[in-house]
Amino acid sequence: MSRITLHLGDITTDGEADVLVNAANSGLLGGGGVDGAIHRAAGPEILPECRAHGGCPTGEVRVTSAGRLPARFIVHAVGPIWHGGERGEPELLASCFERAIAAAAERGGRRVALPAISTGIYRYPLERAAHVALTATARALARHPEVVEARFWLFDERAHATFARVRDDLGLQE
Ligand code: AR6
Repeated sequence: MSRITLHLGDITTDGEADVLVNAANSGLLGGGGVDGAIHRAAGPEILPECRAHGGCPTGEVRVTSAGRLPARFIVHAVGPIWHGGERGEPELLASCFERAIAAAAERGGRRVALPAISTGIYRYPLERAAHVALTATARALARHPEVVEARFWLFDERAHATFARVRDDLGLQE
């Protein structure tokens, strides 16, 4: 059975994942937060691939190579900006995780590293985001059993503790 594991720290240090998910914006050309860290670690060689996609709508994903990172490829996901929750934010956030796992599976990915999309600059409330992220990812893993592990990287203690509590509440096993 596929597993969801939780990790504290910087997603770019993951040496076991063959797929890395990025929390991008719809321009796909880099930014701050985890996006900035991934672009810095991957190097400028992924930028032409990002540019060639010509952007990405919210809730969707686009794939590039991983440059200097040890992963095989990067799935750039565009999460929703939080506007209070009545503008389709939960569905758009769930769609990011479902499509990211599906994109990984299509390309033979087995271990996928994921950040807490939308919970930084896009201000999605952490606990609600954890609920959506873990539910959508568990659903996607059930559909794509060839992906054996979803590795969530949480950047601080608070995010890690919140994801751990929500994962327990949902009855998901490590
Ligand atoms: N590794 C893991 N998690 C991280 C890292 C890292 N290196 N850096 C930050 N986080 P954010 P968003 C956490 O702001 O909210 C960018 O400018 C962070 O603590 O990176 O989806 C894009 O270009 C938070 O919990 O992404 C977009 O414009 C989570 O990752 C916009 O920000 C997501 O925070 C996207 O905003």
